[in-house]
Amino acid sequence: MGMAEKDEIRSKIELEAAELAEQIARQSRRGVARAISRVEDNTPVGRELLNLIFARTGKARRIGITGPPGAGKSTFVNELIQLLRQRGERVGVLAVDPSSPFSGGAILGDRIRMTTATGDDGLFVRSMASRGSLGGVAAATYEASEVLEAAGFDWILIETVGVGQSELEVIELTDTTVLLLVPESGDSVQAMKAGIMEGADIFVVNKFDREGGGRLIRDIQNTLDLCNWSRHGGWQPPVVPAKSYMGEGVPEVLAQIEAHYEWLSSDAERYRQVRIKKTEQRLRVLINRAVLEGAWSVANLETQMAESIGQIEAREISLYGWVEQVMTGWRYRRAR
Ligand SMILES: Nc1nc2c(ncn2[C@@H]2O[C@H](COP(=O)(O)OP(=O)(O)OP(=O)(O)O)[C@@H](O)[C@H]2O)c(=O)[nH]1
Ligand SMILES: [Mg+2]
Repeated sequence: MGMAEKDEIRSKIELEAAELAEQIARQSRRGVARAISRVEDNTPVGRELLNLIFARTGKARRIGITGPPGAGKSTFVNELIQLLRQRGERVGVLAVDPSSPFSGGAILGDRIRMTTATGDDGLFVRSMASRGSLGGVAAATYEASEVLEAAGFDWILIETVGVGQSELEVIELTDTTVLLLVPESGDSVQAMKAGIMEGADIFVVNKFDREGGGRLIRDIQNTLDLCNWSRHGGWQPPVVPAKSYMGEGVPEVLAQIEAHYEWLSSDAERYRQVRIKKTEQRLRVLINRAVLEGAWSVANLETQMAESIGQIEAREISLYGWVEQVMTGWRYRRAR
């Protein structure tokens, strides 16, 4: 490819990114939707756009809502949306679908259940699938949240199903994490991953209309008593009962979300440290992605693999030796 051609592609990318940034600044819904697609697919336009809007990010409140499948997360989020919208605040929602290689697709439920308030310019709801993208669900989700932030959304609610690794990653990207549990999950509290228990800032015992809610509160409390809260700088996660489908308990949870923010920001130095830690975590994710992409594309690994697979199959060279050889070549080329 010639220089002139490269320049032309480059300026096309910059032009489209600038157009999208302008649409985002105007709070155009279509612009926001298109921008999120670009960053979700990790396209050059998407990456350029993230550069352009970065200066306008850093102010929104990110709230993670996680919990087992069917715990009532979307129902809860819907209620929370209403409360925030009543206060005139703009709300962006990202529902992360756990599209695993096993299920092969997104869970459509969120898309159907969370479309009640279309036509409201202060609300934007988007479902996101991981699609096995490099950098994982969390990277794309965070980048989408930056688009929403640049479009002037004050709150970003991120719903993730509490299975696997993705919700742990998302916890690290939000300011406050709300973990929804239900009486049915009572027996499993002890067995729950410590990471989730210690990562949550607020516990909600949802479906409190069902039997076993009181016992679940005690179970959570007992488990929390065993956690080392000094690590968290002293915040004691509250356990709030709720009947999300009736809206009950949701205002109390919002009050706790506010209390958590007050607590976070009450100590300027600690708040700075918390933010630095999150930024470092973001950088790690981005570096990992860049390194992976670098290895696969710069070193043409797919092509190299195709060329060598016959030799490896014929046992002329070992798998291990081949990988070492290829990676050494890649490092050498990058070091020059
Ligand atoms: N009894 C009872 N049912 C509830 C409550 N909150 C939500 N539900 C119901 O629980 C079911 C699942 O609710 P969702 O909000 O879709 O749950 P979710 O956690 O978002 O589900 P996934 O996203 O599929 O993991 C729905 O039928 C809700 O109506 C509650 O407080 N009590
Ligand atoms: Mg849901």
